[in-house]
Amino acid sequence: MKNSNLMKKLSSRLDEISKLPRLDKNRSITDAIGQKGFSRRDFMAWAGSMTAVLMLPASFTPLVAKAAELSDRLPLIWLHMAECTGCSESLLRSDAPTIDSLIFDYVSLEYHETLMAAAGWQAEENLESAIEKYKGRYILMVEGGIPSGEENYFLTIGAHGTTGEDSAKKASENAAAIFAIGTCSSFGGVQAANPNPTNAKALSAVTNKPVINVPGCPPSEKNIVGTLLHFILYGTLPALDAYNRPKWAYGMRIHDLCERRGHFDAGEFVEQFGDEGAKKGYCLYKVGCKGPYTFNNCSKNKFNQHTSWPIQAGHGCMGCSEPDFWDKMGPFEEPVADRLYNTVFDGAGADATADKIGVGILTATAVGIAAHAIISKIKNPPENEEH
Ligand code: FSX
Ligand code: SF4
Ligand code: F3S
Repeated sequence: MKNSNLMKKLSSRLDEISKLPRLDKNRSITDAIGQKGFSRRDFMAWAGSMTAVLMLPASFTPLVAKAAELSDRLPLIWLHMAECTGCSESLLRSDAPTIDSLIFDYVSLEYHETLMAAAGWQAEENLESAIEKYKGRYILMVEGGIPSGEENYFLTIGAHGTTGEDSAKKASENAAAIFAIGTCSSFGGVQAANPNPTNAKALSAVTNKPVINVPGCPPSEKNIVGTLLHFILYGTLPALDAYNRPKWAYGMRIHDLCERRGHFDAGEFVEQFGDEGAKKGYCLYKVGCKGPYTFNNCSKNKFNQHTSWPIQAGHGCMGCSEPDFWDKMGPFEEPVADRLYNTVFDGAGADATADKIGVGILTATAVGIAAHAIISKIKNPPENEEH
């Protein structure tokens, strides 16, 4: 679609949303942002960065700003299943409130176990009444893997002992859009790792409604907020990859967006943590980086208020936004290209696995990786091998 047509389409969607009443008629999200000390200039700078995150041209910044301002019209229900709450923390736990966290704080008041003031019976009632009151209109975000089937009693919530499975199914029934936030909800995550004693599953495995996956353990706040803004702007499902992840966030590999990529291409590798190569910021492939097998935009968005991300901090990517990464990407500090490991694909190697599931052209990369690894070994024998 041409940019001018897309702009028209998004503008008319926003005009429609602006006709809806605010969730809180006494206060707007714009007031809330102003009260926390953000100027209009700060807000527009933030909107500019979100426009880039959503892969839209800079000329769309005013529309993205308007979408954020209209976020106070759409109710959000956020459910917690089996997880560490890292997804919520990724968004909320900053030293000062960010515009991202303020937006969530604001729109998710309808039901969010970490944020809401209510407890016990009242919390249960709030959830039921939000589902009823906003039937067909609310956005559902679910965090955590879901113990299911005969093992679903491993997760019960509230005084009635409702299972997480029932609660997620029920909330899915009448949602306007459903997002699985984090790897646990997208793919099962840590509790679904072998031997998966609670029979934990992805949200998409317990509901028959369409689910958009926003994985990462945790996902960045930008990918979470971007998901919300994308829905406000478009009102339709984003373009998705083979694992139902939005392409605007998960369309490229960590390896292709990595600041150490020049060192990979030059055959300059960290051989062990703390060595000279580590000090020089060399590529972390030989100490286990799974960036070549992982689709995410971490280097662009970063974490902790945009300060850093795993590879910048000096550890390889663990593949945390990929299905079954706990089982398939380990050991986390060793490479996988030249060895077999235990996978659902009958023990095939990492590259064969990635190739079979067809999410990228990894075979060529794997050959490249092996070649680089060999070249660097010949040219620069690591210190520990000289002795
Ligand atoms: Fe934790 Fe969320 Fe990992 Fe899972 O994040 S950061 S275990 S993806 O569900 O809380
Ligand atoms: Fe970056 Fe890892 Fe690729 Fe090296 S292997 S360039 S550290 S993503
Ligand atoms: Fe996860 Fe790798 Fe990003 S471990 S946070 S996908 S760099």
